[in-house]
Amino acid sequence: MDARLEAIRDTVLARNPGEREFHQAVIEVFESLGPVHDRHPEFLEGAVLERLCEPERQIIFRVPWTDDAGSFQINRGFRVEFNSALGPYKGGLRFHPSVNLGIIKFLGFEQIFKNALTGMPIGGGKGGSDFDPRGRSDAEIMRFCQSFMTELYRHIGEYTDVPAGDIGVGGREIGYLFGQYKRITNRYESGVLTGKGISWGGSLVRPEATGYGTVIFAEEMLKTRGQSFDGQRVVVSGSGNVAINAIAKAQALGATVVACSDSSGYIVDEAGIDVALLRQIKEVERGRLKDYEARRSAVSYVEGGSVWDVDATVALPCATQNELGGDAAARLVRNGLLAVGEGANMPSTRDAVAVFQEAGILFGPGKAANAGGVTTSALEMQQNASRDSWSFAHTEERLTEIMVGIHARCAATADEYGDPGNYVLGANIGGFVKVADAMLAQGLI
Ligand code: NDP
Ligand code: 2IT
Repeated sequence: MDARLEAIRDTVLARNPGEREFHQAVIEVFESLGPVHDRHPEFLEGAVLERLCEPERQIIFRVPWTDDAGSFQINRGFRVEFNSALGPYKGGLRFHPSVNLGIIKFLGFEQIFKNALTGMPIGGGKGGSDFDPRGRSDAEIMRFCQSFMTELYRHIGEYTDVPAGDIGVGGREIGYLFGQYKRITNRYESGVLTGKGISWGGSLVRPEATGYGTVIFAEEMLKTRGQSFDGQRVVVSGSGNVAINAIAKAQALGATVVACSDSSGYIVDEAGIDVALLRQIKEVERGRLKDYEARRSAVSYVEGGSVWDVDATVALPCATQNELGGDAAARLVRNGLLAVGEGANMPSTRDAVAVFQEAGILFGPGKAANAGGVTTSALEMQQNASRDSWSFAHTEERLTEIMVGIHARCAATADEYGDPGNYVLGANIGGFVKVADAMLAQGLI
């Protein structure tokens, strides 16, 4: 890494002790940025990196609520408003027991570059809570969301900060959050949240968008080698929003998705995953993946273990950060892997990324490959602003166009900086330059 960047990196790491995932995300971006600073000394003079690594605002708050037994529960809420150079802060809310400030900061930091790559007018932010929704009733989820919004509402707004979903936050939670925002503010401000229901300001395709977008990005990568999804053997991790829609799209393009997982285990279904059954179990019944085995023949469920033990030509990690390590990456590569599209945020460890890149595997990093979700959130904001609602076909066409464009921009940037096919470099530099230019233009803020 460039010595000037190393010094800035060391200061960032020292100023944010213990924030492991944030450090990882910062290091990965800095490793790409040496050549940009050679060409653009004004970025160093303008202290762009120092500013970029310091969130504009960080909010941490108490979330008190009552469970169904009447006991008092206390969780911690976060919203990190990272960068507004390109538009209002935009990014999801994650409800998962593992959430802490370092995780929200890594997600918010990644979001800045991702959102820049979409070409839409959105800045970067992220939030969430260490609340665990697993096993909670609808009424408990509602009370939690209402309490969370009772603090969050004062910090967000259609021109300020626009949250959406992430792990543990889907349509149900966005509904409860929106209801409470409306009640407190006495404003029907559609553009304050995205991922809303279709009848009250949501956008068609938003639920499918991240998974679909990841597959569209991976298809573009495969095309550069004269290949496509048709006939590929695909393994997907996770079985939530992103995973299910990635499976659906990959199969629509002719692939066979043979395995997917949750945090308890994975299923192998050599005939190709039955998406309707998977949706029924995960989205309607809110059940566990284990339930799939009994309802379809010739399926094996493996409790514990790693879904990356299943061979694939295309791997789509769609669960969570650091879920695919160096050993798993090496095993996949030995067994015929062609491409990786990250549906999740930072699912591959740094070791795994190095293995993929050294082996010449097509590797689409999350900040580019999973940008379809936030892209469609921005399309939802656009529809809200014009009080319009678009058809599924039109919205999907826009999403496809933008994902193809992100792929092309990452590829062209990698070429421009002398490392063709390096989508990590392309995504980091492509996103960074856009944000850096806007920051310089807006003065020292
Ligand atoms: P969901 O909550 O719908 O699904 C998450 C899935 O990942 C579940 O199958 C869950 O299993 C599994 N999972 C979550 N945490 C862990 C963990 N610590 N270890 C193992 N498995 C885990 O979330 P999404 O599908 O929305 O999000 C998945 C990933 O995609 C995240 O990285 C998110 O940041 C990213 N993403 C999401 C976008 C969106 O629009 N929703 C947009 C862009 C990226 P279990 O049920 O057992 O917990
Ligand atoms: O990581 C992500 O890009 C998301 N969770 C979606 C953010 C959004 O605002 O739609």
